[in-house]
Amino acid sequence: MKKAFITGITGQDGSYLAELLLEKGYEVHGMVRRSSSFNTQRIDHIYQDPHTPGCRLFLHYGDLNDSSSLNLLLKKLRPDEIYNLGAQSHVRVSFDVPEYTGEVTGLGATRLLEAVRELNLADTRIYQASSSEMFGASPPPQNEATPFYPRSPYGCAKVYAYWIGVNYREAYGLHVSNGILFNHESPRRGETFVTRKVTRAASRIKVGLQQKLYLGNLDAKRDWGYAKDYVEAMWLMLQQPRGDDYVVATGEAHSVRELCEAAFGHVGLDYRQHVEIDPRYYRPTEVDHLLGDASKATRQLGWKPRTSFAELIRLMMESDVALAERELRAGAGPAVSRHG
Ligand code: NDP
Ligand code: GDR
Repeated sequence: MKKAFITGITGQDGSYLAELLLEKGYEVHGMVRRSSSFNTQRIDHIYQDPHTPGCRLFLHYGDLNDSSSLNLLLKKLRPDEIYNLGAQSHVRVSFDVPEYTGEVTGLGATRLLEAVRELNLADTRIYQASSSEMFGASPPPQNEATPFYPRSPYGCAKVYAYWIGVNYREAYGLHVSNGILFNHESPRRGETFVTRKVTRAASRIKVGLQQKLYLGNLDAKRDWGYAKDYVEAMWLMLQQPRGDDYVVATGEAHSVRELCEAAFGHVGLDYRQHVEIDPRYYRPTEVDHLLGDASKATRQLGWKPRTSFAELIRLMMESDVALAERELRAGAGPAVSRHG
């Protein structure tokens, strides 16, 4: 039985990846951070008591900022595959906590790679969650040959993590792959990322739980795909004979404004009557236009996106309308304006 180790298993991608690997018969080990509130909601449905016979999902406390926990876990588990998905992943928040973002999102990758090297895990394959944010201000379309021009502390940390992965591949012959994933979303997306923020608000406005939605830049364009499709690309990268770097994207971009039109339109609302601009959601430096060219992933991995933008918004809206209706029945109060 193959053994996988996932950092960031409690996040959006970690939950879909854990499901995929369990379906494929893997034993899955996830690293979770200690938190004062519950942070395992996204994986509660697949979690089993470790005493259950045949249990294949195990959680371990650890942190990307703590080398000793990484070393001990990898020494004990000796996984076949490592997926490094853990990160401070919010771009705007990275301007508030730039040093911390560099520690977790950047240096965290080095801590993990060093543990693999020190423990001589020569056969372990490593996936690094790289990002289209590394391209930043480089004009679209972006592919593996596009120069990096990050526009945030998060983007800079991801560029560092990308290159340390390439370096360990070249210096020590490790099987490291960078998946340069463009934005991907789902009903499990964190509520401060723009797609989920919009689908949550449109649904709550529809059922009367909220009146307004405050957003930042409506003109930014993103290449939005479905997270469930994208975790398959991660797995495919680690099944190749050698580590390599791949762009994963849909090849179609939409503006935040179009996102609002689609989400509010789904429930028969006009976003212009509900959306207001709050400059606190602007970023000091913005990434204006991301549009990925995933032809290498299609050619070499046989990967293709299966879910269109319209379909993605539909499935997020269906899920959030059902959630808003449950909230209404439970007597939920007005929306809390979150930072993000
Ligand atoms: P999320 O923000 O949903 O999840 C991030 C995960 O990292 C969570 O499990 C979080 O734990 C964990 N984490 C945060 N800090 C630490 C730490 N110090 N040590 C260990 N774990 C930590 O992100 P996504 O699932 O959306 O993204 C997964 C990865 O892919 C991230 O690295 C992200 O930067 C990258 N990426 C994402 C894209 C996207 O569009 N979603 C596109 C390209 C790259 P907790 O639950 O406790 O907060
Ligand atoms: P991004 O995603 O920064 O691309 O990073 P996000 O959804 O946060 O922003 C996308 C675009 O929407 C604009 N925007 C707003 N964004 C947020 N969060 N809140 C708002 O109110 C708002 N109004 C407008 C933003 O300015 C931006 O242009 C995501 C993360 O998942 C990263 O971890 C990942 O690496 C990249 O996608 C690819």
